[in-house]
Amino acid sequence: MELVVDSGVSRMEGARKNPTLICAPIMADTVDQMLNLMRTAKASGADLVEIRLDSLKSFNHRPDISTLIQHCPLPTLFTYRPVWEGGMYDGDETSRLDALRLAMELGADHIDVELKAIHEFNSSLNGIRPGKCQVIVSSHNYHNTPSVEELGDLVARIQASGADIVKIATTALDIIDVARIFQITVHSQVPIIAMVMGEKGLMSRILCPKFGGYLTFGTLEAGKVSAPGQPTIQDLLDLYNFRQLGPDTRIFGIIGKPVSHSKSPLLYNEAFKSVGFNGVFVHLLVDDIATFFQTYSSLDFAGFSCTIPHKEAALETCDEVDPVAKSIGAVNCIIRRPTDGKLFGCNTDYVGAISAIEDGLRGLYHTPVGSSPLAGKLFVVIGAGGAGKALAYGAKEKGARVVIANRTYGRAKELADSIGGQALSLAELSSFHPEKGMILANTTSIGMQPKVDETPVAKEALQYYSLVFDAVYTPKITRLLREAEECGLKIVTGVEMFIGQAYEQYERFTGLPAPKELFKNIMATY
Ligand code: NAP
Ligand code: DHK
Repeated sequence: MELVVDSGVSRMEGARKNPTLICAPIMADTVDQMLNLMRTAKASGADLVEIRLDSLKSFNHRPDISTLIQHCPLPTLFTYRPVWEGGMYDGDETSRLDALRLAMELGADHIDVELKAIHEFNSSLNGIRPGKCQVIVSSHNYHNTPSVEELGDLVARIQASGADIVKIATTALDIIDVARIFQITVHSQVPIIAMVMGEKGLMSRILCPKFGGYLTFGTLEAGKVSAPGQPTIQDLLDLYNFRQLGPDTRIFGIIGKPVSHSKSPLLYNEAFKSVGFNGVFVHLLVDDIATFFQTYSSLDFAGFSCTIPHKEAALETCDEVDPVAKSIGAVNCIIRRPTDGKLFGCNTDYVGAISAIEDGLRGLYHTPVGSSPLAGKLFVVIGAGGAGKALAYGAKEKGARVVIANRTYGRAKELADSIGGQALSLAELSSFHPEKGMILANTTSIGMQPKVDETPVAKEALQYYSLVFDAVYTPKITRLLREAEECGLKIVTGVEMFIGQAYEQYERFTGLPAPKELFKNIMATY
């Protein structure tokens, strides 16, 4: 266990399993503000800082660079990014390169020079390379991610320019673009920094230790990025266990669109860390699930949760599907079999939700041992997507009479017919009350962040129900659940479903028993 102490703040770090560095971008109007941010970066666990000279409002080369170098508590990387390469500097080019050369002379550990400027920069050195400084030669593409051939050619051109370290940053139009950056990283013969910018490129920033990246950028605060898609240092260290990642780390993730709201990475990465399981679980913003699996077909990509809008398509993508998931028509858990690399799909949503609802009902009604409190109840499902199918199937299995209400009536009818239930349009829902003591289960994304003021049914209609469940778990208490509580009803949250559906997934991912109490404790703080 390594104790990293500075300015009275310390981070306890376990032994590192990879040499990949975490670099904190430092952007500020003044040198004094930069010095404060450097100290924060050190305390946060960064390995070095990137000093973005182009962010300074005013800048006197020699005194300011000297001050920054002398007072920085971490190794330095000086960048003076011009507007034509995505930065903020739009002044004289010779002056810009003079500043970078001065940084070298004054003891900078690294400088970043754009490929487009490296030949002019090299000429200005007159063959003299001062000090220990490593020259990073960089190329940024804010439009797309080129082919592997083009990327390979770019690496060669950067290498030929005399770079000590190659840096390539591209832009993800689709998550499959990241695979090409992984490919050039793992095959690079020289130190390389390679990432894909944007939310779809997130895993390139987290998994670079697995593929041999020299460094990744981590911000001091969420959203205060120097390029699109950068995670925070805290997330890299505490959520993704960055220091523990290595070439043999297995990759897991939540496939969805949107997906950033998902708490699955929080749950599984904490559990992996608690037992020393060599895996990492990441957010995967996926446009097309079939294309995703065709691209990431190696055994390293070991297991996936699946959410909106891919659960039904996941069924078609898997090589083999559990019979219950086939009956439901939705898959939310996908495992790549180590023996043959085939994809196996199953559904853990229905067990997670139904068991949580049964527990809630047992608090309301006496239930004979061995029977379900759902038996005979009128169970109204709002939604006919992956979650809706899971709950409809599960409630039917437990002997409930099931009604499906959905925005698209045809999907409601199709699901209702498949389980011998009744179909309603969403508009009919508020006036549907054939009896009291019904159970309501929302499985639409209505009320999910950021549209937290929405609800799928009028508060007045809730008086006919005894229990209300909401699959949406971000936020934990949705407007629907809040209004149900105000009506004195029993509520069951989507967090309880989320925890329940994760048990079987974790066991399938790791082969280990689910840490149920840990899962509950993690989500209790949420
Ligand atoms: P899905 O397959 O895409 O289904 C979405 C359902 O919501 C469809 O029935 C759709 O109706 C309906 N819908 C979406 N937007 C709507 C709107 N604005 N107005 C009316 N209906 C709307 O998604 P899913 O996988 O079933 O997930 C649905 C929700 O449940 C998500 O919020 C997800 O996060 C949550 N969930 C939570 C857990 C958990 O562990 N707590 C597990 C599973 C799902 P149409 O048929 O008309 O499009
Ligand atoms: C939500 C669901 O839809 C579950 O079925 C997935 C996912 C987990 C989430 O991480 O938000 O298994």
